[in-house]
Amino acid sequence: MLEYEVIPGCRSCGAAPLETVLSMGEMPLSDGLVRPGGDLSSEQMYPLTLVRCPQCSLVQILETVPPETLFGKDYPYYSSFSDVLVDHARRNVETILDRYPLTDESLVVELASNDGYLLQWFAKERIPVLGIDPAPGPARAAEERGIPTICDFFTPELADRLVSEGRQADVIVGNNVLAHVPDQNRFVAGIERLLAPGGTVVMEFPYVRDLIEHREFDTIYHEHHCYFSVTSVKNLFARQGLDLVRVEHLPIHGGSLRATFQREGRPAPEVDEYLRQEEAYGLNDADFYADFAEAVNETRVRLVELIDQVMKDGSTVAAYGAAAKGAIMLNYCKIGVERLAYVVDRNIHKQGWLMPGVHIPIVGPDRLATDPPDYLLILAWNFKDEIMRQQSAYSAGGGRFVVPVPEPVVL
Ligand code: DWN
Repeated sequence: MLEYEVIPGCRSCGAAPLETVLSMGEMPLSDGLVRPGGDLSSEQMYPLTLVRCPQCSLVQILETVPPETLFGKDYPYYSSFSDVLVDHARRNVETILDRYPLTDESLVVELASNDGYLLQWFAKERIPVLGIDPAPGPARAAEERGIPTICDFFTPELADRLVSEGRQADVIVGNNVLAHVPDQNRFVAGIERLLAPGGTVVMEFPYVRDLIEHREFDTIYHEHHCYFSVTSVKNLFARQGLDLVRVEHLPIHGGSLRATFQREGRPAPEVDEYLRQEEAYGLNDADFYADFAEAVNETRVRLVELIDQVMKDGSTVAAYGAAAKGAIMLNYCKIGVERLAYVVDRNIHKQGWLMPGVHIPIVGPDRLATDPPDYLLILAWNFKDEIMRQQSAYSAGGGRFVVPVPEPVVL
């Protein structure tokens, strides 16, 4: 019996039926690393279908895998292994501190606080913080760096408990968490309950426009239930009395939005500009998504052709970044151990495990010195500059990088 559900209607407004954008077939859990030597045949695969709501424009997936399955005890993602991400978080905190007066009487709560990679920057300014994250490993790492963390899923009930303890949040931060919750309205209702009077909510999430325009199909996976536009996220938060007051378009993670919400806030001019642009570009219409499946298939075919061509010439290929998106890239393109010798990752919690679905071994970066491939497929392409900078010795030795999206290119 497969443990997943198919939603009856839109995760935001409930409308049905939803329109199919891309059917990806059966995919493994993108962070479901496989323990070597185990029963590889027992690995669970789940259907993965990207759809859109014609009513409120929210792009989402049809399937819901239980959060306890997605973010269980072995959840391997630690934000602090990406220097660029940690610095991005530092600058995010600097911006919040510039814009909103916080003191040692304030409280900043981060939802999906991971290993404390962001809250540490508030804590350094002696601002009281509280992390909430369901993954035991990252939560423990946060506590070890002095960030108080509740290891649990954020729910309206948890919000009520915190409020009853006098812990309402002056700022609520949520980076790359909004997409991760199956019940959007319940999650945002919890945010509204936790938010102190006059408080501010700052959320970051991948921008659906970048996903479609840059063919970032590998960022579609079961952890990401929703793929937001300014229009769809405004609708979602307005339903809970939270007004969209600022929007910023950021390059992180292949293109993200940073959206700021307040009760009865006064929207900055850019909000209407983004809404106008999205209407003008057709993000709220089916046509904008109509060619995505064909474009993705072209990228898939060209990537496999590129790898097969260099292998035919006697070259060897490996990959860099045991990322969730990497699992989808490899499984969707059916690139396995017959093509890639290994996948490199700095995250020590991933090394020694096998990539989901394709079961390619994950090794540390030192392998690039001892057993360098001729070509290195960068699965964590959103960090390609940082990775290529770090691996300058590999390229100085003649190694070539392959960046898979929007279309495969050799650097
Ligand atoms: O939404 C999510 C995003 C934000 O992070 C989560 N659901 C899961 C995760 O997705 P991802 O694994 O695709 O994210 P990243 O941050 O693109 O993964 C990068 C991977 O590459 C990590 O495993 C760390 C690794 N890495 C590395 O080995 N050396 C990263 C950098 C920058 C490096 O220099």
